[in-house]
Amino acid sequence: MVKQPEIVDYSVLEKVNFPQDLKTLTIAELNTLAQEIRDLIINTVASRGGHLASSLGAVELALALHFVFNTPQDKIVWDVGHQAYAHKIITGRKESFSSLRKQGGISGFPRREESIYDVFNVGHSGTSISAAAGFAQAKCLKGEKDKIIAVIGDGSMTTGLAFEALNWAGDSKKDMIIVLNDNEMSISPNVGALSSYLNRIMTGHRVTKLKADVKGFLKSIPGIGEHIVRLSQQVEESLKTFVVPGALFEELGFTYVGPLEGHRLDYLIKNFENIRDMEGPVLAHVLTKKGKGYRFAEEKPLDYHGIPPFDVDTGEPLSSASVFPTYTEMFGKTIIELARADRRIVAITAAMCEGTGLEQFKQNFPQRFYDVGIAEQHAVTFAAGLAVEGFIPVVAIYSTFLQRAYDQILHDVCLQKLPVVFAVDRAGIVGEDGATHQGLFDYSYLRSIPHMIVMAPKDENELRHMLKTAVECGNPVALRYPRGRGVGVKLDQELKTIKIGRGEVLRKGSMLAVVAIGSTVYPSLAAAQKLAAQGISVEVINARFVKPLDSALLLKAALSFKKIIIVEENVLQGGFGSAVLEFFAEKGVKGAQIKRLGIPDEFVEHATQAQLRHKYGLDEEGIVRAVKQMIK
Ligand SMILES: Cc1ncc(C[n+]2csc(CCOP(=O)(O)OP(=O)(O)O)c2C)c(N)n1
Repeated sequence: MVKQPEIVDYSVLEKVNFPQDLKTLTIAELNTLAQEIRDLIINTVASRGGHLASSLGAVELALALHFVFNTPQDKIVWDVGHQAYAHKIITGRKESFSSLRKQGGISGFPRREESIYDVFNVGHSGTSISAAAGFAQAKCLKGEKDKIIAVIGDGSMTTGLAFEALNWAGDSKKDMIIVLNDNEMSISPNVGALSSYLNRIMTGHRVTKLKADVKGFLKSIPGIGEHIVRLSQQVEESLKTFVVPGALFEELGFTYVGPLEGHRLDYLIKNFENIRDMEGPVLAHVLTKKGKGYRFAEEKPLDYHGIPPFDVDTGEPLSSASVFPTYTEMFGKTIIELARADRRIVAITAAMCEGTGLEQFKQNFPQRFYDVGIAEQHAVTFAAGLAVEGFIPVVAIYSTFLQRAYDQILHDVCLQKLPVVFAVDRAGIVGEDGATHQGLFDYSYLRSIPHMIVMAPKDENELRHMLKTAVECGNPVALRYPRGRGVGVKLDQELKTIKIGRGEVLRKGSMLAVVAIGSTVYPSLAAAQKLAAQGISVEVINARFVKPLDSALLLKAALSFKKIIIVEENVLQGGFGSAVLEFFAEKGVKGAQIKRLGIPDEFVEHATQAQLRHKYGLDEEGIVRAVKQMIK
């Protein structure tokens, strides 16, 4: 039972600041500590938002690993890092945990800048085994004996990168330990052949446990019990071979240990002590429950994977002020509308069905929906194959995760000019998830590829028309839209196509032009309105396309205005503003003063979207300031 913050008893946690403090505790105290840490995590996430279910599932794992191993000399590499809150709490960040994901506070993911116990920066799935292999190799070169432990979830284990790393690690025979944290869930239930394999191991484990229970019961029956047990020996042998646990990993060169129950500290500690003394690559298969210890999260781990602030007692998210649909929801609705009219449209997600708004599509068109697991590269090349066969695949992936599929976009889609639509969600500033999750590079990495069309809607209504345009244009297209709610505009009755490469003038002005795209259009309009009241007349152009640019519109603006401001939520290097500058240089445009607003050459840390837009001058106030400076 979760208690309210004011009555929470943290009597054991009070004594623990660093891993060495664990080593003086009894198992009973460690169990109490696990409960106290859970309370702290639940209460903190309830007020700050964050990754709840995964972290609750990994509390005993974090405690047992830090208890047994000599961290930070022994290195624990967390995969993704969204499950590492307990690790943070017992490695010197108990007090600062209340600042989780706040601007200037601690990050939601392990960060080397934050603690020596965070040995590798993470946020994207599947990196831990490769990084751990690198650490193991380095130890070998340096002649050091410290232990290297990668902790990876069953979802992340399905990434191509994890397989590449297993392939290397199993063969290299380096001392390293992989802890497979298996809760049968990715964000939604895990998918794929590996997941089925792990499931069979677990089923086998349950069968073995059941056998032991039944045997115990039979033996207790006076007279006949022993006899029945002897008769059942044969059956038992065949049951044993029902599953050879971990054979796959053994074949790859690992010593397989497991499956281990992941919420029994005494048992986990004993097993990790044995594993610590083993040589070569070891895979410890640990079974955990996502959401462990918080009823709502255990019942609905998907809803509590990443969650905004919520009420601890009811589990309900605290109400959001806006009732406008999100861009994701609008995408989800529109793709269904389009798919009804065109049977060639299929949808692909890389383990983010809910996050990308495809649940309804999945319900409506189960045969035309594919969750490929955390496999962005495969998702894109799989789409290319479908496109060659005449289908129109819509691949919905967050901007930050699409980075992983760059070569597939270039080599498998664009080189063959295949009509694959990339629904690039969470593009721009995403907020509290921080540097690993900001979607600030896609204009730059997509617009440089031949044949690619890149567009961004100013609002949720335009998103609908752009999606129709994208599926009908017969080209590789990236449609990028931000995290969060739309601006609440009226939705047109009918979907219509937009002319490729055509922007629009939204507001006429005489002194200066602001050329905006995507989420920066409305703040630019608001800025223009504010400036008009001060006698400053600003024209606002919605560019719509990063590629191809609306050359006529841009040339006209360059001729009519001596001053132009370009606004984008993307890095300045190679982004939309760069594209316009390149175009002006090519056309020999002279004498225009041009200022670009966007993200400078740095990674953007965690804070709310509003705080970050403010910090980088991409909100109304920043645009007003930039205009005033330019006309001064
Ligand atoms: C490359 C990449 N794609 C997608 C994601 C989004 N994501 C974050 S956690 C997660 C599920 C991870 O599942 P698992 O490794 O089993 O960890 P669990 O949450 O179950 O503990 C996904 C898909 C990501 N972080 N990185």
